[in-house]
Amino acid sequence: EKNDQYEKLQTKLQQRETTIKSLESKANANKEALSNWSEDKLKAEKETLKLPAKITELQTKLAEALKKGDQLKDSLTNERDKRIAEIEEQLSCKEHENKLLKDELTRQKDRAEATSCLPFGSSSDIETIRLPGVDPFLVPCDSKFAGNGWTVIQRRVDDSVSFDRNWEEYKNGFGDLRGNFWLGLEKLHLMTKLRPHELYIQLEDFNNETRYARYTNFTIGNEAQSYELISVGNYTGNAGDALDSGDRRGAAKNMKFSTPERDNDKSHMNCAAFYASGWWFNNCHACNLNGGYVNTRTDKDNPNGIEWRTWHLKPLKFVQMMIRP
Ligand SMILES: [Ca+2]
Repeated sequence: EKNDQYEKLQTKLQQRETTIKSLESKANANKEALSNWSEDKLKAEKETLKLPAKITELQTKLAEALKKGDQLKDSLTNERDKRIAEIEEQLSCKEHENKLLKDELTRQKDRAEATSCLPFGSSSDIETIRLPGVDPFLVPCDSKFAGNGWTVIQRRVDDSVSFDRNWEEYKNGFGDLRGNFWLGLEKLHLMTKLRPHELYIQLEDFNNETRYARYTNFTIGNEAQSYELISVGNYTGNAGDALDSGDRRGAAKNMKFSTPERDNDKSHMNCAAFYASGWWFNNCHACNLNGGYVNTRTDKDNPNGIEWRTWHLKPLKFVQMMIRP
């Protein structure tokens, strides 16, 4: 019986040992698992600890990227604005060029269709003008005495051209457009019938004194009307109104043109023949710009010379008649 008891105890002991071993084994397993878990956790915690730094780093990088983006945007905007400004400037240059070209074309066209010196601006040269019914013809322009655009119709500078001429010559014109000349009554008629013209007369005597007379509404009739001085309007100037003066006997206004072989004056004599001239003679004249040229300096009155009697009766050294629409 004692053996039996011993065996039972032995068996229990063995059982306990087995249990203990099993428990030990479990404990070891748990310990290992616990150890593994701690390492992971620690690792995770370590990573967690690193996160804020990474976030800061990322934020910094993001901020830098954004800044660069802004800078890029700014620089692109600046570049674009600059480019736009450049293009706008180029455009404005082009527009200016276009305007200049257009103006030049208009000027050329006006000149090509000129009916007086007006479209030639400040020209004091000889230009071509065109009027209905006649071939284009040359006229001297003047911008020296009374502003731009005057067409010179008569000039006296010396005795190299005689003004003792017949009807056909006064009708068609004669002389040298750069010196002494008469443009011609037919042209005067065609020009002044197209549009109202001003008349400007520049005078200089042998004392180098100058005067001028200016009239509105200068109109010459046609040949059937004997190229009558149909009208001169208001007078301004400092030479006196010799074309339409108070002395009705000498006024050229409303007179027909006379030449030595065509006496259309109101005198019992032939004024044009007597004064060797062609003019709108009355009985006979208060002025005669086509009279004989007195080629010496003189203070003596001379009824046969180039005269403007509302100034004085002395011969004139220089005369220029010009008209402008
Ligand atoms: Ca007569």
